[in-house]
Amino acid sequence: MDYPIDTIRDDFPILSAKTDSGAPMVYLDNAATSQKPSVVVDAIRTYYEETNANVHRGMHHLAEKATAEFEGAREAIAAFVGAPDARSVIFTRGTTESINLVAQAWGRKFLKAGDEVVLSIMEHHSNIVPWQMLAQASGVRLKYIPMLDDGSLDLEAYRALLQGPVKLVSVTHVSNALGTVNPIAEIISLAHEAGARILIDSAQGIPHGPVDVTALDADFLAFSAHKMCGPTGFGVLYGKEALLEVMDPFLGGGEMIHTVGLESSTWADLPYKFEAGTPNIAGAIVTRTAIAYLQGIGFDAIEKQVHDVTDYAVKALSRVEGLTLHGNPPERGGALAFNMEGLHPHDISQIINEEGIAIRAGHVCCQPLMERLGRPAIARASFYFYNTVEEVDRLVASLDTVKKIFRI
Ligand code: C6P
Repeated sequence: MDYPIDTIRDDFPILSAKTDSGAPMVYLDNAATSQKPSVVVDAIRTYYEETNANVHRGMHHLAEKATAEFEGAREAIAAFVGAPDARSVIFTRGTTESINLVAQAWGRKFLKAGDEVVLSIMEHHSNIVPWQMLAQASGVRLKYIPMLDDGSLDLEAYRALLQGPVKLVSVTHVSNALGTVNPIAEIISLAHEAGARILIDSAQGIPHGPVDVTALDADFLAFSAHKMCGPTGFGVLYGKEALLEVMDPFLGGGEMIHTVGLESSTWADLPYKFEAGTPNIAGAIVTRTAIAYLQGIGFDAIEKQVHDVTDYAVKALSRVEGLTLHGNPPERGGALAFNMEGLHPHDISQIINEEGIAIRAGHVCCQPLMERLGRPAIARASFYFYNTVEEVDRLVASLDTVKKIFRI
């Protein structure tokens, strides 16, 4: 069966929007956040119209309904990532909070001065700054896996780094800037052979294909719902139950306690020990809807469409004179980074916006990677399963306009 691109695009009314200049919009900023299908938007409305109540607290009809849907979402998300038990699925505000949770609740307790945490040069700031904060407080040392010129991680250098006193490796599954898909199965098993724990930042991975944390033997895995058709402000930390059990809480407050006295408290069981305060109830429930929507299309079909459109874009952009496409990794997800000689990426983004094309320009929260590329900023086009090769043609045509305006 042909890929039903028209039906899929109809699921996203925003894709037919026009920009302020009246141009039909081409949304190529999916690595920042994906668009939401009507079924997800409707689920938000339905939740607030038919279910809204706080969870785990009340004994009335709505409280029980909200709690059942909320915990049902946890079960569904656990099954989606291959977690052996829903207790190991912690709800957070997103990838950033998930990583901070591990850095504070695991790192502060189990790492000491002189221990090493290995990151990579292509990490998003969310997977650098929390470790720097930990390092400053505890004397832990940070080491970075370098990158080869093709945009892939230098695995030989990684093996060498693992000879040190490494206690944790924390790396991205897919680069949000270059689109590099890292060989996480190999990265995980090398970390384990060296006796280190591993965290995978799958913010850009899981939206494009499911991940099985059990098969991968990941210790921790973080992702955000908003990059996979779900709502903003909701995300997940998966952690092996044995690790989560011995960690101290991250935030203190309601719901995460078992008993509270005037001087001290005891902690609730998993996963609630890490979920202080009223959670994003709608976020969890609607993320389940988003996952079901993606599964309805099929991740094989999603991956193929993103791959085909990205491949087409790589070829088309390579033909644009004066354009440098960064990296050519063996496996690439749906993001491409480029520069045009003599132009700041912000100028590119602003001018093509006049023609309706939405991309991101800047350091894309990866300043160490920008340093490695020798550029202060990049232009980034990022694709999802509702993008088309015709949209890539419009991107390329709009770059011609940029060249004409700047006479290059
Ligand atoms: N990257 C981008 O435009 P949050 O903001 O917590 O949902 O996700 C943070 C994050 C962590 N890791 C990676 C690999 C990411 O790509 C992101 C978010 C967006 O590239 C917004 S900066």
